[in-house]
Amino acid sequence: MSAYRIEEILSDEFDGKEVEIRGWIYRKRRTGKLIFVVLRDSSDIVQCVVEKKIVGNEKFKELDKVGVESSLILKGKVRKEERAPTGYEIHVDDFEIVGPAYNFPINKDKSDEFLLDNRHLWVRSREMTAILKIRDAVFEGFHEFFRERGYFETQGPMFVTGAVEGGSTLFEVPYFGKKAYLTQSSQFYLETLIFALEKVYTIAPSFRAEKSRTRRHLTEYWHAEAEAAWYHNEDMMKDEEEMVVHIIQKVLEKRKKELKLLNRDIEFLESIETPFPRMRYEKLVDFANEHGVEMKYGDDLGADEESAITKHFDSPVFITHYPTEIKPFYHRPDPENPSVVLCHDLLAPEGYGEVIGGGERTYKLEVLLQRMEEEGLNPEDYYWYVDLRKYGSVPHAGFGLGVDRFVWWLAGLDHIKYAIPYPRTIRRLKP
Ligand code: NSS
Repeated sequence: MSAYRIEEILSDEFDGKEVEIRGWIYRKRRTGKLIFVVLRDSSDIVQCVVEKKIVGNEKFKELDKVGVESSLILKGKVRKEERAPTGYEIHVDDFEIVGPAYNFPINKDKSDEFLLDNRHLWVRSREMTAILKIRDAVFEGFHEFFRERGYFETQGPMFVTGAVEGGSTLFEVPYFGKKAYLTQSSQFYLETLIFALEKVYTIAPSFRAEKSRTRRHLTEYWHAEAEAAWYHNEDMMKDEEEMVVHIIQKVLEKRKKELKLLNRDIEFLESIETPFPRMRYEKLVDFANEHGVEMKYGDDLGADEESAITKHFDSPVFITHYPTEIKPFYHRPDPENPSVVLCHDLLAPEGYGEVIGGGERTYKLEVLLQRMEEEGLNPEDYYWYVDLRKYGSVPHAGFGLGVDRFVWWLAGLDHIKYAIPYPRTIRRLKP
């Protein structure tokens, strides 16, 4: 008999049917000659009733001894049972203990640190499983969206020789007697590839030696980035907002059960639609001050400010036209007012804040060289990036979305460390 997934058998169609299932003991309780096992697999949980007189003394004792997280294969008959946790129950005829477990270290009252140290075991929890499934749907949504829009998937290197987002968050690694860094963003390589493929995307790790201990910073995170030739700032924002809504729809379609388990406000996610409001940076400064967040023109937003501001948003909002001096050299200054750049950040509502950074790139050689000089950068270090402006340059734009941040917001989590299977932060490198 081939095994069913638990989710499949939780239906009236299976009432009275003999099935085989495989999984791990989620809960177990004995009352006299009965053992109630709640078994979980990747799909769901189901209560299984094991009777001494059916399975025999020996096996009954064996099952009584093992603990939660033991793995089992069992056969039995499905019965509708409204009092059971998922509405059905299995009356077990026979079972096999495949891998016994004793004293599983995780129980209800463990500290956050303990759970992080035991992440390799904690990933089995229902909450983490729900988050991992939501994350999977997010990745699926990305790939689907980009491919439908004619973007080619591609890859840049992770070992690089220079910064994209400023030198202060670069991780240095020894590289056969030379210095290399872990990439902060694949953007510059994507820019080279648009000259072959026009529209490209990648989903890859990015690294930031962030000293900050906020709820939204990882040192290694997953970065979904896209770049398109002939695009201007507004063209890119249109693709992005449609992408965000597409992914939300995907998650709502496939993972409502998991969102409910996490107590996510589903109606709020359902209410999100395009177009997203656009607000210029200078208006954001006013908005912040009107809402009790002190900020002056030229300030960059920190995690706390963004959180306080976005509590007042009821949709993701694009902030555009940041002051040139607070953005990296590659942003295109607005030809009508070069003191601001043609860029955008997308801030998620509900106190979450920035999930996307993007914009139009400087494509004229003179302007790029001037911006590099202003920032004290040596064009020779970026010779290949500068070359793009010498050989058939075109207007182009792109963006980067922090996938973990996006999952953090979508799933309504407290901290970004819950959004990724194995978080890496300033203090955490294990497991
Ligand atoms: O620094 S960004 O704002 N922009 C870039 O890296 C551009 N080079 C992307 C591009 O245009 N191709 O980072 C983009 C996003 C940002 O909005 C966050 O969502 C996420 O990457 N991000 C992070 N997530 C988690 N942890 C950290 N430390 C982090 N830093 C950025």
